[in-house]
Amino acid sequence: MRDEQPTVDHGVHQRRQAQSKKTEEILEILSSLAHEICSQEHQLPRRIDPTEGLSRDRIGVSISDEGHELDQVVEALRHLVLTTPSSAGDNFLNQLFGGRDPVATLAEMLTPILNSSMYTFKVAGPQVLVELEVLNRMAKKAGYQDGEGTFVPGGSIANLVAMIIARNQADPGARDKGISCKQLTAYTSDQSHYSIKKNAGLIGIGRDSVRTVSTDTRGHMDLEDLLRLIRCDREAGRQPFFINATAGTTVLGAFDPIQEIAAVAQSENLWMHIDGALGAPVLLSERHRHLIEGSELADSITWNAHKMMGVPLSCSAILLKRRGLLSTHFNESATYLFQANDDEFNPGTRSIQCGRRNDAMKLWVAWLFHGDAGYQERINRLFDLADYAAGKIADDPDLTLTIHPESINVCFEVRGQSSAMICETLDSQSRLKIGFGDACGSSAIRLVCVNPDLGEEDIDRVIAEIKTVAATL
Ligand code: ABU
Repeated sequence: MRDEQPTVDHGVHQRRQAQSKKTEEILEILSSLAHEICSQEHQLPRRIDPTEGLSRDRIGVSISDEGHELDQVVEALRHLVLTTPSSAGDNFLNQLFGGRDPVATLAEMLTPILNSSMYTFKVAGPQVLVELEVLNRMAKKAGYQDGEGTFVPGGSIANLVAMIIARNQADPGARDKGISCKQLTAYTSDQSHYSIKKNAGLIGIGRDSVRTVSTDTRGHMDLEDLLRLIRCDREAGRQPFFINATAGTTVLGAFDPIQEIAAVAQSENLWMHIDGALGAPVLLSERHRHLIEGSELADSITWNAHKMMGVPLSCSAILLKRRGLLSTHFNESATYLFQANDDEFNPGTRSIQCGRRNDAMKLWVAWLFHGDAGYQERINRLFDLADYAAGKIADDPDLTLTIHPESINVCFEVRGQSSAMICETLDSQSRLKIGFGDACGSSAIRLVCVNPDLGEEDIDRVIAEIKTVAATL
Protein backbone atom coordinates (compact mmCIF):
# COMPACT_ATOMS: atom_id res chain seq x y z
CA MET A 1 0.00 0.00 0.00
CA ARG A 2 1.18 3.50 -0.80
CA ASP A 3 1.71 5.99 2.03
CA GLU A 4 -0.76 8.88 2.27
CA GLN A 5 -0.12 11.41 -0.51
CA PRO A 6 0.34 15.14 0.19
CA THR A 7 -2.62 17.29 -0.86
CA VAL A 8 -2.43 18.50 -4.45
CA ASP A 9 -3.86 21.57 -6.12
CA HIS A 10 -6.94 21.52 -8.34
CA GLY A 11 -5.07 21.57 -11.70
CA VAL A 12 -2.87 18.66 -10.76
CA HIS A 13 -5.90 16.76 -9.50
CA GLN A 14 -7.76 17.29 -12.80
CA ARG A 15 -4.75 16.23 -14.86
CA ARG A 16 -4.35 13.06 -12.79
CA GLN A 17 -8.04 12.28 -13.18
CA ALA A 18 -7.81 12.66 -16.96
CA GLN A 19 -4.74 10.43 -17.07
CA SER A 20 -6.42 7.84 -14.91
CA LYS A 21 -9.49 7.84 -17.19
CA LYS A 22 -7.27 7.23 -20.23
CA THR A 23 -5.52 4.40 -18.43
CA GLU A 24 -8.88 2.85 -17.46
CA GLU A 25 -9.98 3.00 -21.09
CA ILE A 26 -6.75 1.31 -22.23
CA LEU A 27 -7.07 -1.41 -19.56
CA GLU A 28 -10.62 -2.17 -20.72
CA ILE A 29 -9.40 -2.45 -24.31
CA LEU A 30 -6.56 -4.69 -23.14
CA SER A 31 -8.96 -6.99 -21.32
CA SER A 32 -11.32 -7.18 -24.29
CA LEU A 33 -8.53 -7.89 -26.82
CA ALA A 34 -6.86 -10.43 -24.53
CA HIS A 35 -10.17 -12.27 -24.17
CA GLU A 36 -10.64 -12.28 -27.93
CA ILE A 37 -7.13 -13.61 -28.59
CA CYS A 38 -7.54 -16.37 -26.01
CA SER A 39 -10.95 -17.41 -27.35
CA GLN A 40 -9.55 -17.90 -30.86
CA GLU A 41 -6.05 -19.17 -30.23
CA HIS A 42 -6.66 -22.84 -30.93
CA GLN A 43 -7.46 -22.01 -34.55
CA LEU A 44 -4.38 -20.87 -36.49
CA PRO A 45 -5.14 -17.73 -38.49
CA ARG A 46 -5.01 -17.89 -42.29
CA ARG A 47 -1.38 -17.56 -43.32
CA ILE A 48 -0.63 -14.27 -45.03
CA ASP A 49 1.95 -13.54 -47.71
CA PRO A 50 4.71 -11.42 -46.10
CA THR A 51 5.62 -9.83 -49.42
CA GLU A 52 2.23 -8.07 -49.44
CA GLY A 53 3.45 -5.97 -46.52
CA LEU A 54 1.33 -4.23 -43.89
CA SER A 55 -0.91 -2.59 -46.46
CA ARG A 56 -3.62 -0.10 -45.50
CA ASP A 57 -6.05 -2.56 -47.14
CA ARG A 58 -5.21 -5.22 -44.60
CA ILE A 59 -4.72 -3.21 -41.45
CA GLY A 60 -7.10 -0.31 -42.12
CA VAL A 61 -4.66 2.52 -41.36
CA SER A 62 -0.99 3.29 -41.96
CA ILE A 63 1.48 5.32 -39.91
CA SER A 64 1.06 8.89 -41.09
CA ASP A 65 2.10 12.46 -40.24
CA GLU A 66 -1.14 13.19 -38.43
CA GLY A 67 -1.88 10.03 -36.47
CA HIS A 68 -5.37 8.48 -36.09
CA GLU A 69 -8.28 8.36 -33.67
CA LEU A 70 -7.96 5.81 -30.86
CA ASP A 71 -10.89 3.70 -32.08
CA GLN A 72 -9.30 3.38 -35.54
CA VAL A 73 -6.01 2.41 -33.99
CA VAL A 74 -7.67 -0.14 -31.70
CA GLU A 75 -9.46 -1.67 -34.68
CA ALA A 76 -6.13 -1.94 -36.56
CA LEU A 77 -4.54 -3.49 -33.47
CA ARG A 78 -7.43 -5.92 -33.10
CA HIS A 79 -7.06 -7.01 -36.71
CA LEU A 80 -3.32 -7.40 -36.27
CA VAL A 81 -3.44 -9.52 -33.11
CA LEU A 82 -6.22 -11.74 -34.42
CA THR A 83 -4.24 -12.52 -37.58
CA THR A 84 -1.07 -13.26 -35.58
CA PRO A 85 -0.44 -16.93 -34.71
CA SER A 86 -0.61 -17.49 -30.97
CA SER A 87 2.00 -19.82 -29.50
CA ALA A 88 -0.44 -20.83 -26.76
CA GLY A 89 -2.79 -22.76 -29.02
CA ASP A 90 -2.79 -26.53 -29.34
CA ASN A 91 -1.75 -26.40 -33.00
CA PHE A 92 1.52 -24.63 -32.18
CA LEU A 93 4.38 -27.12 -31.85
CA ASN A 94 7.01 -25.23 -33.81
CA GLN A 95 9.43 -24.03 -31.15
CA LEU A 96 11.01 -24.94 -27.87
CA PHE A 97 8.27 -22.94 -26.13
CA GLY A 98 4.48 -23.09 -26.28
CA GLY A 99 1.34 -22.95 -24.20
CA ARG A 100 0.55 -20.39 -21.53
CA ASP A 101 1.11 -20.35 -17.79
CA PRO A 102 -1.75 -18.10 -16.63
CA VAL A 103 -0.08 -17.02 -13.37
CA ALA A 104 3.21 -16.09 -15.05
CA THR A 105 1.19 -14.28 -17.74
CA LEU A 106 -0.60 -12.25 -15.09
CA ALA A 107 2.73 -11.00 -13.73
CA GLU A 108 4.07 -10.39 -17.23
CA MET A 109 1.07 -8.22 -18.06
CA LEU A 110 1.78 -6.07 -15.01
CA THR A 111 5.45 -5.67 -15.98
CA PRO A 112 4.95 -2.92 -18.60
CA ILE A 113 2.46 -1.17 -16.34
CA LEU A 114 5.22 -0.72 -13.76
CA ASN A 115 7.77 -0.27 -16.58
CA SER A 116 10.75 -0.70 -14.27
CA SER A 117 14.32 -0.76 -15.42
CA MET A 118 16.32 -3.28 -13.49
CA TYR A 119 19.56 -1.37 -13.14
CA THR A 120 19.09 0.15 -9.70
CA PHE A 121 17.19 -0.44 -6.49
CA LYS A 122 16.21 3.23 -6.56
CA VAL A 123 14.22 2.65 -9.76
CA ALA A 124 13.05 -0.95 -9.42
CA GLY A 125 12.66 -1.21 -5.64
CA PRO A 126 11.64 -4.65 -4.37
CA GLN A 127 11.79 -6.06 -7.90
CA VAL A 128 15.57 -6.18 -7.39
CA LEU A 129 15.04 -8.43 -4.36
CA VAL A 130 12.70 -10.63 -6.36
CA GLU A 131 15.32 -10.91 -9.09
CA LEU A 132 18.03 -11.81 -6.57
CA GLU A 133 15.77 -14.42 -5.02
CA VAL A 134 14.99 -16.26 -8.27
CA LEU A 135 18.58 -16.06 -9.51
CA ASN A 136 19.86 -17.41 -6.20
CA ARG A 137 17.33 -20.20 -6.32
CA MET A 138 18.33 -21.17 -9.85
CA ALA A 139 22.02 -21.01 -8.94
CA LYS A 140 21.44 -23.25 -5.90
CA LYS A 141 19.51 -25.73 -8.04
CA ALA A 142 22.49 -25.83 -10.40
CA GLY A 143 24.69 -26.66 -7.40
CA TYR A 144 26.37 -23.25 -7.10
CA GLN A 145 26.57 -22.57 -3.35
CA ASP A 146 27.95 -19.06 -3.79
CA GLY A 147 26.87 -18.30 -7.34
CA GLU A 148 25.29 -15.33 -9.02
CA GLY A 149 23.43 -14.52 -12.20
CA THR A 150 21.65 -12.01 -14.33
CA PHE A 151 18.67 -12.03 -16.65
CA VAL A 152 19.44 -11.43 -20.32
CA PRO A 153 17.25 -11.10 -23.43
CA GLY A 154 17.60 -14.76 -24.48
CA GLY A 155 19.74 -17.88 -24.46
CA SER A 156 22.10 -16.55 -27.15
CA ILE A 157 22.99 -13.56 -24.98
CA ALA A 158 23.36 -15.78 -21.92
CA ASN A 159 25.89 -17.83 -23.90
CA LEU A 160 27.53 -14.56 -25.02
CA VAL A 161 27.98 -13.39 -21.43
CA ALA A 162 29.63 -16.72 -20.57
CA MET A 163 31.96 -16.48 -23.56
CA ILE A 164 32.96 -12.88 -22.73
CA ILE A 165 33.84 -13.82 -19.15
CA ALA A 166 35.69 -16.95 -20.27
CA ARG A 167 37.66 -14.92 -22.82
CA ASN A 168 38.59 -12.27 -20.23
CA GLN A 169 39.60 -14.89 -17.69
CA ALA A 170 41.85 -16.57 -20.29
CA ASP A 171 43.25 -13.27 -21.57
CA PRO A 172 43.19 -10.91 -18.56
CA GLY A 173 43.99 -7.79 -20.58
CA ALA A 174 41.19 -8.38 -23.06
CA ARG A 175 38.58 -6.19 -21.38
CA ASP A 176 40.77 -3.07 -21.14
CA LYS A 177 43.34 -3.40 -23.88
CA GLY A 178 41.74 -5.77 -26.38
CA ILE A 179 42.62 -9.35 -27.15
CA SER A 180 46.30 -10.25 -26.98
CA CYS A 181 45.98 -14.04 -27.23
CA LYS A 182 45.32 -14.20 -30.94
CA GLN A 183 44.20 -17.79 -31.16
CA LEU A 184 41.70 -18.37 -28.41
CA THR A 185 39.71 -21.46 -29.38
CA ALA A 186 36.29 -22.74 -28.31
CA TYR A 187 34.72 -26.21 -28.53
CA THR A 188 31.10 -27.12 -29.02
CA SER A 189 29.29 -30.07 -30.56
CA ASP A 190 27.84 -30.30 -34.06
CA GLN A 191 24.37 -30.41 -32.40
CA SER A 192 24.83 -27.24 -30.38
CA HIS A 193 23.04 -23.94 -30.86
CA TYR A 194 24.32 -21.55 -33.53
CA SER A 195 24.86 -18.80 -30.95
CA ILE A 196 28.21 -20.28 -29.90
CA LYS A 197 29.68 -19.64 -33.35
CA LYS A 198 27.90 -16.31 -33.77
CA ASN A 199 29.17 -15.15 -30.37
CA ALA A 200 32.75 -16.10 -31.30
CA GLY A 201 32.40 -13.53 -34.08
CA LEU A 202 31.07 -10.98 -31.61
CA ILE A 203 33.78 -11.41 -28.95
CA GLY A 204 36.62 -10.86 -31.39
CA ILE A 205 38.10 -14.36 -31.57
CA GLY A 206 36.45 -15.08 -34.92
CA ARG A 207 33.91 -17.67 -35.92
CA ASP A 208 36.66 -19.87 -37.36
CA SER A 209 38.04 -20.27 -33.83
CA VAL A 210 35.14 -22.53 -32.88
CA ARG A 211 35.84 -26.24 -33.25
CA THR A 212 32.86 -28.42 -34.05
CA VAL A 213 33.09 -31.62 -32.03
CA SER A 214 31.39 -34.65 -33.52
CA THR A 215 28.55 -36.46 -31.77
CA ASP A 216 27.47 -40.06 -31.33
CA THR A 217 24.28 -41.54 -32.76
CA ARG A 218 22.24 -40.04 -29.91
CA GLY A 219 23.59 -36.52 -30.38
CA HIS A 220 26.04 -36.53 -27.44
CA MET A 221 29.42 -34.83 -27.71
CA ASP A 222 32.18 -37.33 -28.56
CA LEU A 223 34.83 -36.98 -25.85
CA GLU A 224 37.60 -38.54 -27.89
CA ASP A 225 36.99 -36.05 -30.67
CA LEU A 226 36.95 -33.22 -28.12
CA LEU A 227 40.33 -34.29 -26.70
CA ARG A 228 41.77 -34.82 -30.18
CA LEU A 229 40.75 -31.32 -31.29
CA ILE A 230 42.14 -29.69 -28.13
CA ARG A 231 45.47 -31.48 -28.56
CA CYS A 232 45.71 -30.60 -32.26
CA ASP A 233 45.04 -26.96 -31.45
CA ARG A 234 47.65 -26.86 -28.69
CA GLU A 235 50.22 -28.44 -31.01
CA ALA A 236 49.36 -25.78 -33.61
CA GLY A 237 50.04 -23.04 -31.03
CA ARG A 238 46.43 -22.09 -30.43
CA GLN A 239 45.00 -21.39 -26.97
CA PRO A 240 41.92 -23.45 -26.09
CA PHE A 241 39.79 -21.56 -23.55
CA PHE A 242 36.13 -22.61 -23.61
CA ILE A 243 34.03 -25.75 -23.88
CA ASN A 244 30.28 -25.53 -24.35
CA ALA A 245 28.30 -28.59 -23.27
CA THR A 246 24.66 -28.59 -24.35
CA ALA A 247 21.95 -29.73 -21.97
CA GLY A 248 19.07 -30.27 -24.37
CA THR A 249 20.19 -29.80 -27.97
CA THR A 250 17.96 -27.77 -30.25
CA VAL A 251 16.80 -30.54 -32.56
CA LEU A 252 17.18 -33.85 -30.69
CA GLY A 253 16.90 -32.51 -27.13
CA ALA A 254 20.06 -34.50 -26.28
CA PHE A 255 22.22 -33.96 -23.19
CA ASP A 256 26.00 -33.92 -23.50
CA PRO A 257 27.89 -35.93 -20.82
CA ILE A 258 28.42 -33.15 -18.31
CA GLN A 259 30.68 -34.90 -15.80
CA GLU A 260 33.02 -36.27 -18.45
CA ILE A 261 33.27 -32.91 -20.21
CA ALA A 262 33.91 -31.23 -16.85
CA ALA A 263 36.81 -33.63 -16.27
CA VAL A 264 38.30 -32.61 -19.63
CA ALA A 265 37.77 -28.92 -18.86
CA GLN A 266 39.47 -29.32 -15.50
CA SER A 267 42.46 -31.27 -16.78
CA GLU A 268 42.90 -28.86 -19.70
CA ASN A 269 42.24 -25.77 -17.56
CA LEU A 270 39.36 -24.55 -19.74
CA TRP A 271 36.18 -22.67 -18.89
CA MET A 272 33.21 -25.02 -18.99
CA HIS A 273 29.83 -23.63 -19.89
CA ILE A 274 26.53 -25.50 -20.07
CA ASP A 275 24.01 -24.25 -22.58
CA GLY A 276 20.95 -25.40 -20.68
CA ALA A 277 18.59 -23.00 -22.44
CA LEU A 278 16.26 -25.91 -23.05
CA GLY A 279 17.31 -28.51 -20.50
CA ALA A 280 18.46 -26.78 -17.30
CA PRO A 281 14.98 -27.06 -15.69
CA VAL A 282 15.44 -30.84 -15.44
CA LEU A 283 17.28 -29.84 -12.25
CA LEU A 284 13.78 -29.53 -10.77
CA SER A 285 12.85 -33.13 -11.51
CA GLU A 286 14.15 -35.98 -9.37
CA ARG A 287 13.38 -38.35 -12.21
CA HIS A 288 15.30 -36.46 -14.92
CA ARG A 289 17.95 -34.53 -12.97
CA HIS A 290 20.53 -37.22 -13.75
CA LEU A 291 20.68 -35.89 -17.33
CA ILE A 292 22.54 -32.81 -16.10
CA GLU A 293 24.41 -34.42 -13.22
CA GLY A 294 27.64 -32.56 -12.60
CA SER A 295 26.18 -29.12 -13.39
CA GLU A 296 27.95 -27.80 -10.28
CA LEU A 297 31.27 -28.57 -11.96
CA ALA A 298 30.61 -26.12 -14.80
CA ASP A 299 31.70 -22.48 -14.51
CA SER A 300 28.46 -21.13 -15.99
CA ILE A 301 25.06 -22.26 -17.12
CA THR A 302 22.37 -20.80 -19.38
CA TRP A 303 18.82 -21.42 -18.13
CA ASN A 304 15.72 -20.34 -20.05
CA ALA A 305 12.53 -20.37 -18.00
CA HIS A 306 10.47 -19.61 -21.12
CA LYS A 307 10.93 -23.13 -22.48
CA MET A 308 10.27 -26.11 -20.19
CA MET A 309 9.03 -23.85 -17.35
CA GLY A 310 6.44 -22.16 -19.57
CA VAL A 311 7.08 -18.55 -18.47
CA PRO A 312 6.28 -15.97 -21.21
CA LEU A 313 9.23 -14.91 -23.41
CA SER A 314 11.76 -13.99 -22.67
CA CYS A 315 12.98 -15.32 -19.35
CA SER A 316 16.64 -16.22 -19.72
CA ALA A 317 19.34 -16.27 -17.10
CA ILE A 318 23.08 -16.76 -17.12
CA LEU A 319 24.32 -18.25 -13.86
CA LEU A 320 27.94 -18.16 -12.71
CA LYS A 321 29.53 -20.46 -10.17
CA ARG A 322 31.81 -17.74 -8.77
CA ARG A 323 30.15 -14.67 -7.29
CA GLY A 324 31.83 -11.45 -8.36
CA LEU A 325 32.69 -12.33 -11.95
CA LEU A 326 29.74 -10.43 -13.44
CA SER A 327 30.78 -7.24 -11.71
CA THR A 328 34.45 -7.77 -12.60
CA HIS A 329 33.65 -8.11 -16.28
CA PHE A 330 30.61 -5.84 -16.77
CA ASN A 331 30.69 -3.06 -14.21
CA GLU A 332 31.27 0.52 -15.39
CA SER A 333 31.31 3.74 -13.46
CA ALA A 334 28.22 5.87 -14.14
CA THR A 335 27.66 8.55 -11.55
CA TYR A 336 24.44 9.62 -13.30
CA LEU A 337 22.98 6.16 -12.69
CA PHE A 338 24.46 4.34 -9.70
CA GLN A 339 23.80 6.95 -7.05
CA ALA A 340 22.43 5.06 -4.07
CA ASN A 341 22.56 1.73 -2.30
CA ASP A 342 25.19 -0.95 -2.16
CA ASP A 343 26.01 -2.34 -5.63
CA GLU A 344 24.60 -5.69 -4.53
CA PHE A 345 21.21 -4.03 -4.97
CA ASN A 346 22.11 -2.28 -8.23
CA PRO A 347 22.01 -5.14 -10.75
CA GLY A 348 23.07 -2.80 -13.56
CA THR A 349 26.61 -3.20 -12.24
CA ARG A 350 26.47 -6.87 -13.27
CA SER A 351 24.61 -6.65 -16.55
CA ILE A 352 25.54 -6.55 -20.23
CA GLN A 353 22.63 -4.12 -20.72
CA CYS A 354 21.99 -0.71 -19.21
CA GLY A 355 18.21 -0.30 -19.42
CA ARG A 356 16.77 -3.76 -18.77
CA ARG A 357 13.21 -4.97 -18.55
CA ASN A 358 11.97 -6.97 -15.60
CA ASP A 359 11.99 -10.66 -16.54
CA ALA A 360 12.15 -11.87 -12.94
CA MET A 361 8.70 -11.05 -11.56
CA LYS A 362 6.82 -13.47 -13.84
CA LEU A 363 9.16 -16.34 -12.87
CA TRP A 364 8.99 -15.45 -9.19
CA VAL A 365 5.18 -15.42 -9.21
CA ALA A 366 5.01 -18.68 -11.16
CA TRP A 367 7.51 -20.33 -8.81
CA LEU A 368 5.56 -19.05 -5.77
CA PHE A 369 2.45 -20.63 -7.22
CA HIS A 370 3.80 -23.94 -8.52
CA GLY A 371 6.65 -24.50 -6.07
CA ASP A 372 9.42 -26.93 -6.88
CA ALA A 373 6.83 -29.70 -6.70
CA GLY A 374 4.65 -28.14 -9.40
CA TYR A 375 7.62 -27.69 -11.69
CA GLN A 376 8.73 -31.26 -11.08
CA GLU A 377 5.27 -32.43 -12.06
CA ARG A 378 5.30 -30.22 -15.16
CA ILE A 379 8.68 -31.43 -16.36
CA ASN A 380 7.81 -35.06 -15.73
CA ARG A 381 4.60 -34.54 -17.69
CA LEU A 382 6.49 -33.10 -20.68
CA PHE A 383 8.82 -36.10 -20.72
CA ASP A 384 5.85 -38.47 -20.43
CA LEU A 385 4.14 -36.78 -23.37
CA ALA A 386 7.31 -37.13 -25.46
CA ASP A 387 7.55 -40.77 -24.45
CA TYR A 388 3.93 -41.32 -25.49
CA ALA A 389 4.51 -39.61 -28.86
CA ALA A 390 7.66 -41.67 -29.47
CA GLY A 391 5.77 -44.89 -28.72
CA LYS A 392 2.96 -44.01 -31.15
CA ILE A 393 5.44 -43.11 -33.87
CA ALA A 394 7.58 -46.22 -33.32
CA ASP A 395 4.48 -48.42 -33.62
CA ASP A 396 3.29 -46.79 -36.85
CA PRO A 397 4.55 -48.53 -40.01
CA ASP A 398 4.22 -45.27 -42.01
CA LEU A 399 6.58 -43.40 -39.66
CA THR A 400 10.24 -43.70 -38.68
CA LEU A 401 11.32 -42.55 -35.22
CA THR A 402 14.79 -41.00 -35.52
CA ILE A 403 15.84 -42.06 -32.02
CA HIS A 404 13.97 -42.56 -28.78
CA PRO A 405 13.91 -39.02 -27.31
CA GLU A 406 16.20 -38.27 -24.41
CA SER A 407 13.97 -35.38 -23.37
CA ILE A 408 11.00 -33.57 -24.93
CA ASN A 409 11.87 -33.33 -28.67
CA VAL A 410 10.51 -36.20 -30.73
CA CYS A 411 12.11 -36.43 -34.18
CA PHE A 412 10.65 -38.61 -36.89
CA GLU A 413 9.98 -38.94 -40.61
CA VAL A 414 7.03 -40.02 -42.70
CA ARG A 415 8.42 -42.82 -44.84
CA GLY A 416 9.19 -41.69 -48.37
CA GLN A 417 8.12 -38.09 -47.78
CA SER A 418 9.98 -34.80 -47.34
CA SER A 419 9.73 -33.47 -43.80
CA ALA A 420 10.19 -29.92 -45.09
CA MET A 421 7.33 -30.30 -47.57
CA ILE A 422 4.99 -31.74 -44.93
CA CYS A 423 5.71 -28.91 -42.46
CA GLU A 424 5.31 -26.26 -45.16
CA THR A 425 1.97 -27.70 -46.29
CA LEU A 426 0.65 -27.95 -42.73
CA ASP A 427 1.57 -24.30 -42.21
CA SER A 428 0.26 -23.02 -45.54
CA GLN A 429 -3.08 -24.70 -44.84
CA SER A 430 -3.12 -23.28 -41.28
CA ARG A 431 -3.44 -26.77 -39.81
CA LEU A 432 -0.33 -27.01 -37.63
CA LYS A 433 2.84 -25.10 -36.95
CA ILE A 434 5.57 -27.68 -36.59
CA GLY A 435 9.20 -27.55 -37.69
CA PHE A 436 11.89 -29.85 -38.99
CA GLY A 437 15.63 -30.14 -38.50
CA ASP A 438 18.71 -32.16 -39.37
CA ALA A 439 18.63 -35.12 -37.02
CA CYS A 440 21.18 -37.94 -37.24
CA GLY A 441 21.94 -37.25 -40.88
CA SER A 442 18.47 -36.71 -42.29
CA SER A 443 15.74 -34.12 -42.15
CA ALA A 444 13.16 -35.01 -39.50
CA ILE A 445 9.95 -33.45 -38.23
CA ARG A 446 10.55 -32.13 -34.69
CA LEU A 447 7.57 -32.53 -32.39
CA VAL A 448 8.35 -30.52 -29.25
CA CYS A 449 6.33 -31.62 -26.22
CA VAL A 450 6.75 -28.39 -24.26
CA ASN A 451 3.10 -27.59 -23.58
CA PRO A 452 1.80 -29.63 -20.61
CA ASP A 453 -1.78 -28.61 -21.40
CA LEU A 454 -1.69 -30.89 -24.42
CA GLY A 455 -3.11 -34.35 -23.87
CA GLU A 456 -2.33 -37.71 -25.41
CA GLU A 457 -5.33 -37.14 -27.70
CA ASP A 458 -3.61 -34.00 -29.02
CA ILE A 459 -0.52 -36.03 -29.84
CA ASP A 460 -2.73 -38.56 -31.68
CA ARG A 461 -4.42 -35.71 -33.55
CA VAL A 462 -1.12 -34.09 -34.53
CA ILE A 463 0.31 -37.37 -35.83
CA ALA A 464 -2.92 -38.03 -37.77
CA GLU A 465 -2.79 -34.52 -39.31
CA ILE A 466 0.81 -35.05 -40.37
CA LYS A 467 -0.07 -38.36 -42.00
CA THR A 468 -3.15 -36.92 -43.70
CA VAL A 469 -1.16 -34.10 -45.26
CA ALA A 470 1.74 -36.41 -46.19
CA ALA A 471 -0.70 -38.64 -48.07
CA THR A 472 -1.70 -35.70 -50.30
CA LEU A 473 1.87 -34.90 -51.40
N1 ABU B 1 16.62 -20.71 -29.26
C1 ABU B 1 16.17 -22.00 -29.60
C2 ABU B 1 16.06 -22.22 -31.07
C3 ABU B 1 14.75 -21.99 -31.62
C4 ABU B 1 13.86 -23.19 -31.52
O1 ABU B 1 14.19 -24.22 -32.11
O2 ABU B 1 12.83 -23.13 -30.87
